Amino acid sequence: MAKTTTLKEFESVFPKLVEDILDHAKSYNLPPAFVEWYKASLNANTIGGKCNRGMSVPDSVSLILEAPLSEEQYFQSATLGWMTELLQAFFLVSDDIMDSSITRRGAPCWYRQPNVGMIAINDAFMLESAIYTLLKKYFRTHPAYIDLIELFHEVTFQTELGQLCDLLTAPEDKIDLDNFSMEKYQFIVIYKTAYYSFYLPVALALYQQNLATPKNLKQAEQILIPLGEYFQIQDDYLDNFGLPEHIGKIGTDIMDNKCSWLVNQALKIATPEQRKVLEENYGRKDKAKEAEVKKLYDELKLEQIYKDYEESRVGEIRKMIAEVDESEGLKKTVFESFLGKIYKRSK
Ligand code: DMA
Ligand code: MG
Ligand code: MG
Ligand code: MG
Repeated sequence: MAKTTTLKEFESVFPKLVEDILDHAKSYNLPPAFVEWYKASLNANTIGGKCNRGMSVPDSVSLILEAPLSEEQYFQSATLGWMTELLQAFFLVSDDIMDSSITRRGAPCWYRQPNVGMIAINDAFMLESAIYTLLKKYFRTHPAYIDLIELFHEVTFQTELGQLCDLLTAPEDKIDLDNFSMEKYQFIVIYKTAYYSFYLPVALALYQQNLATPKNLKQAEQILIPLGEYFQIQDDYLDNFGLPEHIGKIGTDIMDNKCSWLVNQALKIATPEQRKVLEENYGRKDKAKEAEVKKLYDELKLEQIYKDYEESRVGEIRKMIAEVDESEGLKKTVFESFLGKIYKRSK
């Protein structure tokens, strides 16, 4: 029988990994004050989230093996899990700068903390580098070492493509609602979110167990990409309808002129008058204009439209999971576990 990890158990692995990362920095005789800076950045930006992505690596391994993990298996898979959290930390520190966000995980964003500012850009790079420090230390002799490195590189690039489209579809100085479409939306969310958040942890689990084949990686991708798309639609919904106390961040999508799921839905059903409201108020750095858009979203009953969408999409995803081919080591339970963690989430 598989056994799923707890946040406490998963977090207990991290201090050792921080020591490893800092030892590597110290090997270049980095002055102690700067080692402390790196340590503070690692702890502030990697700890404090839900760790859904990270925990899903040991969980997927256990579900694939249909057995609890030995101490060694747990450490190895949790270490790969923490690498996905480091990748996430690297993306979030940069994303918050690019999105002019205010808070993250209930605290000011890293770039807004005292004495940090634009040093956060270099801190983001160093969070990314930590992935490869750990990979080398723990997986140098693993048969899939090169596959693991290539996977991290490819998924990083895919996420950067998504972020590029997200940003280019949301120019600050040129508000043009004709620029948005569900086709662009789908591209943005698949690349900026689905690959690193959903495909990566399962691919890591398969590689760690030396079970990855072109067929089961494809099969995993076919379900995890729709799951990741649904997850980002939830993120867009929560940006407006979620409570900052729950989601740990203050929504910025309206003021940032984002090609969000909500604005695309609004454009589909708006009357010419309502579209005019959007044209005059969307994407402006102005609280009163943002409030006008929020009022329109309520008028258009987007909350209900989202809830109906969620039910029908989850039904479709359940069907896809039922059809999963388990012949090469993948298990339906891996995908059910992901779905269970995010269905109707409020944070
Ligand atoms: C998230 O997009 C994508 C990445 C790669 C961080 P987002 O800006 O909607 O995320 P958040 O709502 O967490 O700022
Ligand atoms: Mg953001
Ligand atoms: Mg963003
Ligand atoms: Mg968001």
